[in-house]
Amino acid sequence: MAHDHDQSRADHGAYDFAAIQAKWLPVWEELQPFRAGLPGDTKPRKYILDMFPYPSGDLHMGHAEAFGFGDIVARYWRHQGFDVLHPVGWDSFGLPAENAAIKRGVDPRGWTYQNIEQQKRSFRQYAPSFDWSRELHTSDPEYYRWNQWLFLKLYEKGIAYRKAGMVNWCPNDQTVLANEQVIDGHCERCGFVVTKKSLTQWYFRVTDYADRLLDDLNQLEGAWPSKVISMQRNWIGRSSGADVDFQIEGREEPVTVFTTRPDTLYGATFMVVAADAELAAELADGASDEVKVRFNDYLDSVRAESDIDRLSTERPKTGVFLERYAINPVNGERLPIWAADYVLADYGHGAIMAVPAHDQRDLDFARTFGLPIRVVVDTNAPVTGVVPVIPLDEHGDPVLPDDVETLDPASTGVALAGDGRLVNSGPLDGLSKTNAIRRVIEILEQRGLGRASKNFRLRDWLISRQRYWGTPIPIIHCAECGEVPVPENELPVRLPDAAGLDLKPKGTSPLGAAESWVNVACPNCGGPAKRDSDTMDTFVDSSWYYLRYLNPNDETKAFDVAEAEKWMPVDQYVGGVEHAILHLLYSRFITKVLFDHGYLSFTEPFTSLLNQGMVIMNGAKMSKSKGNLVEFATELAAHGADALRVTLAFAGPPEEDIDWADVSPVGAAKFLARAWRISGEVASSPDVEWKTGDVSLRRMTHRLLADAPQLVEAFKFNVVVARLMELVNATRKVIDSGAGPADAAVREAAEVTAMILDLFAPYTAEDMWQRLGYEPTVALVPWRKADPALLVEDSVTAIVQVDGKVRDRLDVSPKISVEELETLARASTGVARAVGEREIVNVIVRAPRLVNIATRR
Ligand code: ANZ
Ligand code: ZN
Repeated sequence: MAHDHDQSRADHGAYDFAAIQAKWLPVWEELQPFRAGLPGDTKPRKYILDMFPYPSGDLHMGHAEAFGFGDIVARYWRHQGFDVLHPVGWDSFGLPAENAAIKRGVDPRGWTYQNIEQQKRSFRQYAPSFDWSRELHTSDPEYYRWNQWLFLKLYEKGIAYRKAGMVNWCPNDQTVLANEQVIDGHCERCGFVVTKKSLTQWYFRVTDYADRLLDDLNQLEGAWPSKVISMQRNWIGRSSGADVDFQIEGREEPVTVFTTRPDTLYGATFMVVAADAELAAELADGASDEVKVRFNDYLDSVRAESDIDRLSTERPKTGVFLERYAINPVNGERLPIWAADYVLADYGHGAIMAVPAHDQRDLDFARTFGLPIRVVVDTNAPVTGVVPVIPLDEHGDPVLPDDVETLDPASTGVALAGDGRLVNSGPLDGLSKTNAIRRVIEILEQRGLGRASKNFRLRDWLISRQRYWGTPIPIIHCAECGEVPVPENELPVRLPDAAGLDLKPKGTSPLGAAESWVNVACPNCGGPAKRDSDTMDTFVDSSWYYLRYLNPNDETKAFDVAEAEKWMPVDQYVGGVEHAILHLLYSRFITKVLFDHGYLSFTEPFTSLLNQGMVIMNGAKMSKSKGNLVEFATELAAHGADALRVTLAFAGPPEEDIDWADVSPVGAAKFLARAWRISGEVASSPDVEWKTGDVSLRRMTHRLLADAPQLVEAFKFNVVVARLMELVNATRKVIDSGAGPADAAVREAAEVTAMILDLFAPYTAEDMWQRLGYEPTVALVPWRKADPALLVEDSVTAIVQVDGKVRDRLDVSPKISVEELETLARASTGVARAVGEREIVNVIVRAPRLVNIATRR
């Protein structure tokens, strides 16, 4: 017992995270301190959102990190006196559920909701400050009915439409993919090589919003990671230039080409049509039989190629001359027309004017097939200033200095892509590139042969999928009436039961086989009709879920306009950089659509974005197969939620990867135990006289109160944790010496530690708060104001000399101004005594350390 007694003053028992978790979890569930938007709450608002999880199994370390960081921000704003909306839900439709169901012969619904339950249990332990009353699942009919509503709104406005076309097709998943889901020619989900297939599919007209999606990125500058902004910019990919119309011999209609370099129009020496464009087949049709055969063989080989291959500059150029000619609208030249693979059918107009001297791919092609090459931009000529006189040799050819590139792409094989002055170009001669572009567009517009134009890399969003576990598309196909929208009051169109359906991928939707589901009466004419059997891309579900959180249980509307006015846009969005393009682009698009139709008053959904890094292990991405998988459940059981959260926050800047091999949850737990122990030792009562006690500890406490807000708002969570550690150590020193645990500064430091620790370690903080004599919950304690008097910097000593002798030493701020220091020095009694009646003739001030006063003797 004696041994125990020795320790009792310091310990009051040992820090036991499991006991603390078990103690506070039920209290919080009872108190529900994180309900947002309660009636009568007049506090200012913040909407803190984490990208909602996909229920693929239990939570993993990536979730622990992302949700841990989001929770720091949410808790911080609550302490700052805000009504914080911090919701959670599940992105619970999608392929993995279906694939798991097929593999294990279970129902995708059962699999999904079981995983949600599992993640929910883990979340409760981990204790992010969610408003659980707003929980939603996108696979609930109560949610997806509003997906269908959204679809119908877009359909009404012509933004949702159906068309036939070549689409990306994953032969493994047997479904179409959006362009965004094809990564380097492979399926984003399974890694299979993506092929093309001609199918009739549903699209959202995101290209109508391309300009705004691009331009509005400017307003996110500084608030979103610059990497994400530039990825979005590149994905949208706007290029400006001109459309130029070329007459074709033997064809009524002209062919239009898109070019970013209309200034090079006089350098066009042939035309290239995408081999798989309709135009190529039509032109080949008018050629000889031999060409027809050659063209058809070529087309077969092109169809098997991916876009990546086709655009590669490394591959040898291939093509077929179609024995047809286009007429250059500015000089009447006859240009041979070729079909080739390096021109894409679905970009611009699927045909180009080839300018081999100035475009590398055209040059490679011209050199392969012996086509003419004509320089029209002298890239050696300076664009500004005086054109230099170039000396000529005895043949009258220019003599170029050695370091000037030669203007002969035909022999160098290098196209002249740079700026320069126009040559061989009639009315454009002598102009710089920019001016020539302007001039030639003027000329083309005047003659009705072309016009300024722009093109986007962005394509319309293909949203239909031939899979079961998704939102049914609310359209009925009637032989008489065509596409008929399901009347709004008949929503939701519920998914039929999976039992009895063959979910295996086979190229058509499994829903098509659900006879009693698919066959319906046409809402228009009553005749026999069929439901659309495709389901929506799950990115539709996640493109507006942040609005559904505002009134998740409302059965009368998708979202509440007044609530959106109150809470939106989201103040802080937290999630992985893997969503830098798709999810963010689609959410931005839907927000703009809803803005246009009067539902929203803002055009960007997410004001600020934080992308956390990855949690890796031994330098590599974690995976079961590599054997370096760190399981969330295991870590949680071993170290507890708080130590896990502190470890993640302390590991470094949140944007950077965290190598679990380099961090120490054990060290984090030790820090928490140290902080917790102090709260049990504080010997003063809560009503102790403030503003007393150890000054240097008080200074540290108040400096942290003053600095932490900027640090948290700049996502420097690791610095805040380091400062907390420093404060805990300093508190321990004061307890162990001098005034000891009764010192008022110790209580103050311990209370502030608990309040700020709530951001990182809510269980420990709550327990400390109680040990300090307060009621739960520490999460709602207002941020203490730092005392400005305690924030002044430490002073330095300024030496004051009179005629070379030290006469005084002054304690001054290190930032004191020259004038202030001189005034202080002149007022010093030591100086006054030394100067006496003499006249001061010179004062030299070296702030903050030295003042030298000279007198007339
Ligand atoms: C003549 C020219 C001369 C061109 C020159 C470039 C340089 P971005 O920037 O990607 O928009 N092009 C147009 N449509 C195409 C298609 N369907 N497939 C492949 N290439 C296509 O590129 C636009 C340029 O790419 C256009 O400008 C066109 O070539 C080519 F010195 O026209 B250019
Ligand atoms: Zn009908």
